[in-house]
Amino acid sequence: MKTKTIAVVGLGYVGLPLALIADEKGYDVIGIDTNTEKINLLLEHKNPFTDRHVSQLLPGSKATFSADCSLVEQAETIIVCVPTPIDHKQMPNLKPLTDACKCIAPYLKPGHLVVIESTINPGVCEEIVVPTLEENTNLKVGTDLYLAHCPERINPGDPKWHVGNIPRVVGASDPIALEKAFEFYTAIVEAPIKKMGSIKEAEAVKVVENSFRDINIAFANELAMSFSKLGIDVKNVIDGAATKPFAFMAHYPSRGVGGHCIPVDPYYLIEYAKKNGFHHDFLSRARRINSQMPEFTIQQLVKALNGRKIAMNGTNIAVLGISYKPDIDDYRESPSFHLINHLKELGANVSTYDPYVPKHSTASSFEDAVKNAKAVVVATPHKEFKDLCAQRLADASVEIVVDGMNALNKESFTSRGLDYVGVGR
Ligand code: SAJ
Repeated sequence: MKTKTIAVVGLGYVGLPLALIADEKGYDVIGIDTNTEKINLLLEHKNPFTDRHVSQLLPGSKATFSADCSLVEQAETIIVCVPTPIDHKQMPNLKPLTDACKCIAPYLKPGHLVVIESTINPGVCEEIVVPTLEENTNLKVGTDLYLAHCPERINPGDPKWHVGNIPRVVGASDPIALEKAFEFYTAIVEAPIKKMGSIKEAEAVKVVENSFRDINIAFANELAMSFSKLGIDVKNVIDGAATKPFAFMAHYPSRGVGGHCIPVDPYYLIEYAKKNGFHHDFLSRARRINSQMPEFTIQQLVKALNGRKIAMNGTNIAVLGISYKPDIDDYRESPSFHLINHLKELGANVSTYDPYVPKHSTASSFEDAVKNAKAVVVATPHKEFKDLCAQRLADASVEIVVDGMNALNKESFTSRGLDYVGVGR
């Protein structure tokens, strides 16, 4: 029997689009989140963040929203979409996931399908989720309860790919759970759903795809550091290599790797493999390269300041862009914070401005941020900054611009007498 009621636990960048697409496909949807402020916004059909797809679906949604976990007992399928961050020592933090499992456990009944969408390393479902559910219910996974893992693939801010059209993989604890999960995702996603051979394989797919991205970015970052010594423009070289129609996938250097996926997921695999006797030297090295890019970027700025006999200490520096990537309001693990902290450690007076992140902006506008600044670091090139007119900086007596994602027009600055500092160009 096709499940008609689903509950989505965790209404962030992953859970809310999922709840709304299921609602659109005809399911009765109960959205659950512990953040009552978010629930109140959703009850008024207000979008708690800038996701365009959510803004399209929310007004017509019939989903109900609540902070009450007990409502899961009204659903046949419960999907858990809570964060799986790392702590300050880059160790996986599964507390949000285990807390969510404990929250729903008292209300689980025989026949319930629980799907974990959160990004987790192989082994988490069988070694953490199963015991947590079984210890907090008198139910057994695989006989009373069905468990599946369908790793999320949301790409925040992507104008093309969204929860309704991104292919997915699914793995489960047993054939019945696999079939149930496969049926659900096939009903709501207009793209292929691939059944994996085990729940571990499904867990591995996500950490592998994001580690793939991290190591490729690290390759671009190492090239940037090398080519900055060789006087070669790394962006032009990567663009050149990208003309090869096969066996090359362009990734680009930048001021660092942020977000809740790419700089986080590799650590889940690294730590789990370490516990099982294998050291991921390559993944670890890629993480080290990417983690040093904020410092490398600031080193290039110091060189440019020295070239103008300007001391960093006491100099006004503006940092534009706090989000971890352009045109979104998510600033988790953003390299901008590392840039800002490093500049302050070197004695600079730092002003910050991001129209998407007023909470971490010291200035109220672009002009307010750059006035009296000797240098401007465009850490995250929101469209507002990409259209940045070099003349506005020249008029504001700015002498150096740092292009944290190699997104600006170099000549438009150099032709006005400003020093342009790219990342490897
Ligand atoms: N970055 C680089 N160089 C690149 C690409 C990204 O330095 O060539 C930096 C960005 O500035 C950002 C960080 O890496 O700080 C992450 O960027 P991202 O484009 O990977 O954005 P995310 O974190 O939103 O990644 C998501 C991921 N999606 C899921 O995990 C479901 C990732 O798997 C996707 O590959 C990625 O979107 C995407 O392709 O855009």
